[in-house]
Amino acid sequence: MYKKAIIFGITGQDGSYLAELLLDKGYKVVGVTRRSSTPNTQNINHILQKINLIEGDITDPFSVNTIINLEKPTEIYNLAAQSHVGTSFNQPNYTWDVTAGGVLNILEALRFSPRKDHIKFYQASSSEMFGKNFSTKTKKGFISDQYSKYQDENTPFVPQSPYAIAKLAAHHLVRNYRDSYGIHGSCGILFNHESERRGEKFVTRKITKWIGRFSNWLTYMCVGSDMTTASDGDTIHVSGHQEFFPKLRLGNLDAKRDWGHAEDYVNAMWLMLQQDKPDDYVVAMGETHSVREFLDAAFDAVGISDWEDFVVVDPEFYRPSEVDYLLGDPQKAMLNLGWAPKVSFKELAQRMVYNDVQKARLRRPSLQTVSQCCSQKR
Ligand code: NAP
Ligand code: G4F
Repeated sequence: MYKKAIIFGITGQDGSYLAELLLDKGYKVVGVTRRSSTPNTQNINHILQKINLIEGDITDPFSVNTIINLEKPTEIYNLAAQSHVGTSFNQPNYTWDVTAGGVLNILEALRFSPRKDHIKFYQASSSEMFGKNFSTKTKKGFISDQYSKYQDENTPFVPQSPYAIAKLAAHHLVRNYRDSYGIHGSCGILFNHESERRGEKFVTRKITKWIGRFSNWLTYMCVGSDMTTASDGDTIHVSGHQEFFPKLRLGNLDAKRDWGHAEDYVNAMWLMLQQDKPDDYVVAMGETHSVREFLDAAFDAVGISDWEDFVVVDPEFYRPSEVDYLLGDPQKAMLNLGWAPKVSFKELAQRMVYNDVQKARLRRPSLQTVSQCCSQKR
């Protein structure tokens, strides 16, 4: 059977994993990329020979329309967005144009496409749309007894950022075009998912990238010496040496997120478009962890248990309005789609740290592992 997918946002974290998944399933994959003054294909360089890249931008209706009409896809995945919540407070108009307006452009192109009835559409909605809201557990269900609050498809949305508001507008647009014009549009309300390809400004990757570089530096400093590390205000020193390492600067460590691995989550996107009827689904792990707990898991991966001295809490990284607690109930996706995640929270943190340690080593070779070094010297 002819299967051809267009991925808007193919250069991002999810787009790259989704492209791999679809290629494995025998799809022809068309990826839409923005013109960029510097290369931005690092996530898809390994599959460039197998996919077809087209230059385009979802804020440009002409571009969106032309691509959809010329390519004749059977499925369209919209993963393109200004996806950083913190950035959306400083660039609200831009975020609106891409994250909400771009979706309208795709929906309008679909509405007037002669092939409308032969195209299934996936929209990347977000758990950020719940904002500060949650449902309270009243009966035994999928979520562990340790949690009394959760979000699912019935929890009302109370978005807390320009990003979340743009995502919610897009979410409602998909529902409206489904009801009004019969478009096969499904929204995945995805909770946070991370990976080795996660953008470096998101908190998990910011942490693991720092650990990679720090562990490399620490190992290098410890080789051939028997010194201890000491830390002051903003930097970390090894006594007897001039060199120092800047501490990791973060914002709110108490925010809680339901974190999974992106590879698992793109599978849920695909499953949604294999259904006869379009619908919206929460995709989550069903457990929540604070940023502090992610720090525990990530530092643990390099054998460091006492990380407090290495981290500075900096108001610069606080948001004007925070989402304190996200915990998704993925029961509907598990029962209706047969979806199940494979990568645990701990494995996620480990995989990300090992990847960033490896990357840092390529920058400056070292002989010992950090855990060896730290257990000897700290
Ligand atoms: P990401 O890494 O930031 O990728 C975003 C993609 O959108 C990139 O390929 C980017 O291209 C592209 N893009 C941005 N503006 C565009 C425009 N005007 N026209 C065309 N493409 C544009 O995001 P992600 O983590 O993969 O997430 C994928 C989607 O899921 C996003 O919509 C995000 O908001 C949503 N989401 C993510 C999560 C999560 O935890 N990761 C959770 C819920 C929902 P460049 O490479 O050129 O920048
Ligand atoms: O990693 P984050 O920036 O992700 P956030 O805001 O939860 O958004 C991500 O997940 C959403 C799904 O829920 C997506 F829709 C969205 O596109 C994106 O992928 O921040 C996570 C938490 C926040 O509470 C933030 O305040 O970490 C806190 N945090 C603490 N220090 C920090 C930092 N976040 C960032 N980015 N940088 C910090 O230094």
